Amino acid sequence: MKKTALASALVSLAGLVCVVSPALRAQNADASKITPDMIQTASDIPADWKQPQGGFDYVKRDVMIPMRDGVKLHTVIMIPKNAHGLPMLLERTPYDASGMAPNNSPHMADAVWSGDKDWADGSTILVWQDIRGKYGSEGKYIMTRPPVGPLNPTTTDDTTDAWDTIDWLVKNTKESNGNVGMIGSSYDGWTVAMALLHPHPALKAAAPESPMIDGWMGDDWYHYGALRQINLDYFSGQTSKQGEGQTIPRDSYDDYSNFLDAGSAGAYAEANGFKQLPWWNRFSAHPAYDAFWQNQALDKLLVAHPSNVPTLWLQGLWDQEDIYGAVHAWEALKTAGHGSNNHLVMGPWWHSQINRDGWNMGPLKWPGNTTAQFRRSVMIPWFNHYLRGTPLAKPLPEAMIYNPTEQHWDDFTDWKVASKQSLTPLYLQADKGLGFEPPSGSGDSYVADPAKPVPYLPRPIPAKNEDAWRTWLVHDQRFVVDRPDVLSYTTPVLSKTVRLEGAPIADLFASTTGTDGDFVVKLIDVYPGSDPNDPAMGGYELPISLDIFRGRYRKSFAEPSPIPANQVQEYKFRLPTVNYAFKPGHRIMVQIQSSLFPLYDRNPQTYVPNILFAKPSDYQKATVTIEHGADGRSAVLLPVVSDAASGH
Ligand code: PG9
Repeated sequence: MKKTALASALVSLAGLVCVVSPALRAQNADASKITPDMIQTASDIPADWKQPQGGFDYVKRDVMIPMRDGVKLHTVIMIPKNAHGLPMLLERTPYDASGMAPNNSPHMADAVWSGDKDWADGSTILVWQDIRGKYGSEGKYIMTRPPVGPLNPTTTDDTTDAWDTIDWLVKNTKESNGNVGMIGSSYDGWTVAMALLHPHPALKAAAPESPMIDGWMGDDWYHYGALRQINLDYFSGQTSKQGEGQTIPRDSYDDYSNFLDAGSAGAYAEANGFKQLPWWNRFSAHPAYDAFWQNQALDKLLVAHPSNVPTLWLQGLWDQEDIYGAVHAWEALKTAGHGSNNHLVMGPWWHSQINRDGWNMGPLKWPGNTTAQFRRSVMIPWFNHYLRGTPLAKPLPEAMIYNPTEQHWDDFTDWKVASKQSLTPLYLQADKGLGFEPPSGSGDSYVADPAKPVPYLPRPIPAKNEDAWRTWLVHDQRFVVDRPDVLSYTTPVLSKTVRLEGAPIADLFASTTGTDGDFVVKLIDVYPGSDPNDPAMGGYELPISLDIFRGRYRKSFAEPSPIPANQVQEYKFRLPTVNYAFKPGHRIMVQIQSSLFPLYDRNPQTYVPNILFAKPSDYQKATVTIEHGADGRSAVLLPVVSDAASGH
């Protein structure tokens, strides 16, 4: 405002005050007319507001369900109006049960979150529960609380809590038919798997979706010993408060700089107050796959306590958080002879996408909404079969896996577990070639510099970019292909389809001048240079399976050992499962590098007892040589099947 305008505004305000003041005086003069009903001294917020639900098509109950040790768990039950004889679908969560029905709508389908909309058609009672110690539930929160036993000397765990909850629900929900299903993704998928260790007899069907099964081996915390350090935000978010805690404040927009500047993951965590978090202290004391991790690996526990509950193990083919869990749990059960009531489903999805729309995965577009189709035509009918006796139009196959190139679901009657696969080596060759014929020659070297780690996404990499995070596993790898510390081996253009069904195995023979090191192997589909129907996909380098392996664990995950410098060692590790057809006109590429930063912490390349606390001076450049000749034939072992031998 200009000075003159301000001055005239002040003059008019003064006038207004002169005019208003007598009126105020008049009001004060009428104070005798004030009656008690005009005055409120207690709070305007009633102690217990009840939303009238007369016009609602459901009834919502908020209850505290007692567990065997007296602790009460907060549970939200949504019952279709006038329900009678309906099954119940239970989800146990650390992420706020009340938030599962976030909208104050009179219509159940509008009230619930996206993952439950298909269930909210009046046919099912929906139940969400806060697990022990989170949000509205009493008790102590323990991160993915290990089962009662050596790591949990109490009498309760998420198996007993699920049992007690189902028992209460069956006895106290008169609108139900007494049958319960369990569902949930990720942590909530873990709670489903925990319930299966000793299921209540009323639990008739279960769907662990993208469950965390082994946090060290290949789910959220580590992959083969390499730390997924961007999960540090999850540690503070989850364990600094009973509700939602805080993430780590960032200096820079680019997490590449934030983590690089911090030094080790431990230094970063502890500079941000993590020593106050018991989970961090336990976690950081166990960097190797010792008894702490082995005793909570759910695939092993499920085999030790197999259940008769029909179970759908679900995950995404490009699941950026829990790509290990469902497939390994299913495989472990099948291997132990429990295949008949366990099914594997792998869709072309990111983590937990099953609960959202599934038209595409990053730039890959599907001919329909793959998640909605699956939910409506497979999963819900399957649950209905076990929960209310509806006949199935056709029995569910042992495994259903989407074929992303041919863009359809394949049904498998005998999906091979990894130990039974027949594998064909695809060898690294001279001149960065790749082929099925045994190679001759020597090796290729690069300098891996911890001061310039290879990013997992193009920089800048903001801490919060949900879309980029969800789709990083399908990101075009051309952004690193020319880096001198990334080796890229490519086949000639394919003249016929190469079809893979199973888990590729990376088998590297490598030496390093350091005494530790990480190995990243990516199996990539290189698209033809131009695609008139989808120009953006011209020359696209699509990762179809990739992982990282921490070299110190090459002999034992439980007992790491230094790498002898300059000596060729074998690094053999399984990559994520695929059902994929490389098409004629495409090429297959294998990329090798020593970091995927900042998703994974940097390996200092000098052997130290605990990499989480490596000192700045431990981080050293190393020259890494990948052999493809007399000193070792490095390859990716592929589960190649001919069209005739395809299992579907
Ligand atoms: N992937 C997340 C998680 C699962 C289990 C433990 C910790 C994290 C999740 O999405 O729930």
